[in-house]
Amino acid sequence: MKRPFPMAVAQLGPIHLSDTREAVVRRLVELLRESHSRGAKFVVFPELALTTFFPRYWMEDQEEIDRFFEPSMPTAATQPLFDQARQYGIGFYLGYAELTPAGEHFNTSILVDRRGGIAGRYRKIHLPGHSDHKPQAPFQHLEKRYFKVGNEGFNVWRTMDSLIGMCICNDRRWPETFRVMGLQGAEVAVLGYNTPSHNIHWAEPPHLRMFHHLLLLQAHAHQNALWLGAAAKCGAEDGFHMIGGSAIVSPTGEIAAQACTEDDEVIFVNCDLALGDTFRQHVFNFAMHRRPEHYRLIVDRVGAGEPLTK
Ligand code: ING
Repeated sequence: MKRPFPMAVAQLGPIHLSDTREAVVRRLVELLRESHSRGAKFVVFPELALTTFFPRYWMEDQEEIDRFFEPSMPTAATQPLFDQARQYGIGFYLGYAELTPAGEHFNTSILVDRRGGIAGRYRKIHLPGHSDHKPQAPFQHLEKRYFKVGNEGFNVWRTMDSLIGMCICNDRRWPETFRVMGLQGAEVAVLGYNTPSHNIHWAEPPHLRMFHHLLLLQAHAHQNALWLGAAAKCGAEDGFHMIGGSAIVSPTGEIAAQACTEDDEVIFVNCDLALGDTFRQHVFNFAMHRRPEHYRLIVDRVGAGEPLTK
C-alpha cells in the first residue's frame, strides 16, 4: 500500500554579503509558495540558508562574526516563513548559524512540523576546511574556526507521518551519517549544502564535485533504504561559485528529481515511503542479514584501527 510523502527541495541561488535577512526570507517564502502549489507537505531548504557562506571569509572581530548568527529561532526576520508554512500546513528543514544563549556557535538545521513547531534540531558534526588563515588561498573555508562540533549526534524524529533524519553538507561524505540514521529506522533523510566548486587544497577536476555529490546521495539512499532530499545554496556569491545539483533520491538509489539551474528553484516528488519498506524488508534487513555478532566481527576489527589487509 502506498504511503505518500510529498516532498519539495527548495534550492537557493546566491546570497550576497549585501543581502538582508528580510530579502532572503522573502525568497524562502516564494519557494514555499511554489512548493505548496506543487502539492508539497514538506520542504527542504539549504545549509546556512539565511546568509552568504561566510566561512569563506577570514574575520577576527567576534561581533562581525556573530552578525551571521541567529540568537533564537524563529527570529523577527524569519517569522514570516514560519507563519506561511503553518498556514499552508507544510513542514520544513532549515539550515542556519545558531548562537546559543550560552554563547556557543553551531552550524545547525531544524525540522519544523506542519503546525510550525520545532520537532528536531541537528548541529553539524563533520566540519570541513581549516581554522588557520590561508591568505594565499582564493577564499577560506573556516567552519572549524566559526563553529563548534555538533554535540547531539545523528537522530531520527517521528513526525509528519514518517521517521525523518537530518544532516548537513560535509556529513553526506561519511558513511556513518546515514547508517546511524538507517539503524534508527529513518525513512527520509534531508540535508542542505554549500559546496564550493573550487578546491583550495589541490587541483581537483571541477567535474568531480558534482560526480561525488550525486554518487554519495545515491549510494547512501540505497544502502539505507532512504528517500533523500538535498538542497543546495549555489551559484556565485560575490563571485565565489558553489555547485547546484539539488536532488531527491529514491531508496532504489535513482535520482527522482534534480535541479537544472544554479538559482532559486523548486523540485518535487510525491515520494512513496512504501518503496523504502521493500528494501528494508528484502535487502537491507539488519535483523535478518546483519546479526549483532556479525556486526561486532566487522566493527571490532575496523574499530581497532588495524588495517584489514594485514
Ligand atoms: N562544504 C563542502 C562539502 O563537504 C568540501 C566542503 C567539499 C569538503 C568537497 C570536501 C570535499 O560539500 C561544506 N560546507 O561542508
